[in-house]
Amino acid sequence: MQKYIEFSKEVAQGKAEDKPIVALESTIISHGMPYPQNVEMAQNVEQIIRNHGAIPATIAIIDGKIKIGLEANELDLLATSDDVAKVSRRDLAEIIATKRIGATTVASTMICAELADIKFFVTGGIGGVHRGVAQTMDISADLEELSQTNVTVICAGAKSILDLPKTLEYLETNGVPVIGYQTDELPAFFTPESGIKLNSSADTPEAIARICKTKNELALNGGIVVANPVPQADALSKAYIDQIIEDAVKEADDKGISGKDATPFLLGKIVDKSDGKSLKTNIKLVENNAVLGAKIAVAFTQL
Ligand code: PSU
Ligand code: MN
Repeated sequence: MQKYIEFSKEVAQGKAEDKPIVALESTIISHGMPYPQNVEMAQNVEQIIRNHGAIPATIAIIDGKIKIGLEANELDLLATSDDVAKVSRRDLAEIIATKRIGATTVASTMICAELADIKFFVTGGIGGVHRGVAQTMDISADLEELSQTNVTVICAGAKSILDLPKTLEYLETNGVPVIGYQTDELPAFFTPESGIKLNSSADTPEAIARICKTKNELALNGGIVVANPVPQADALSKAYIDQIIEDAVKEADDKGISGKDATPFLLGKIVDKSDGKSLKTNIKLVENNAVLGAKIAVAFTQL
């Protein structure tokens, strides 16, 4: 299995020195944001993680290898190439075997992080149960992965392109803790509030790191979701973004967009319809998550 894994110089050195490492996904780069904001976001987020004492490891599939940490030219490739596969658990073996370029989702980034013994992973939002699930059965593989793979995912909740109450129910059924960071509400990505109460909240990175450690020691398999609200100053108004999301979901329905294309289609439409306002918020919240993720990873090494 290790023959498929290739560490960047920075990550290899970080591992050798037992530094805290934070994984990052690449679908957000290739399918979640337009160029050039995607590559700028990826570089900034890596630097934020370094500035807070951890090593960033952006994960992608290139040339038959799982890359743990990308060199600058590889990051550019992911950001600019229009032939990047969106790789979830289902696609991982195929994209590696056929040596295509693949961007990893939350699900496959968790798989690769666990293979590389990385415990923390920062992203924007997780996938979930889609609205209209009763007709489509569209439930992100991210949720199944969270039920079995031992990685803590720091995110800003999930976009309300999803059915948030059903997403939480699914996580509860699968025994996945969802911890609000300094909040007792599930953040809804573009907005800090959703009106949906969480069962757990924590006020410090140390408190979260202790929960992660205890879960490991109990050998309770599965991930943890840390839900970090977007800062109020960067948030969009709920009424504004809800209308845009409503329109985007309707357009996807009308066009019959389904399967792995649904989420990227909706993300692109939201950026267009908001004249880029949603993109600004999206970038800010990933940066905010990077700060928290690095702090949790550092706190974990000090327990
Ligand atoms: N949500 C976002 N931005 C993203 C994604 C989700 O706000 O970029 C990406 C993540 O990679 C996530 C994936 O894992 O979409 C989920 O896709 P699907 O719904 O097809 O499982
Ligand atoms: Mn789906």
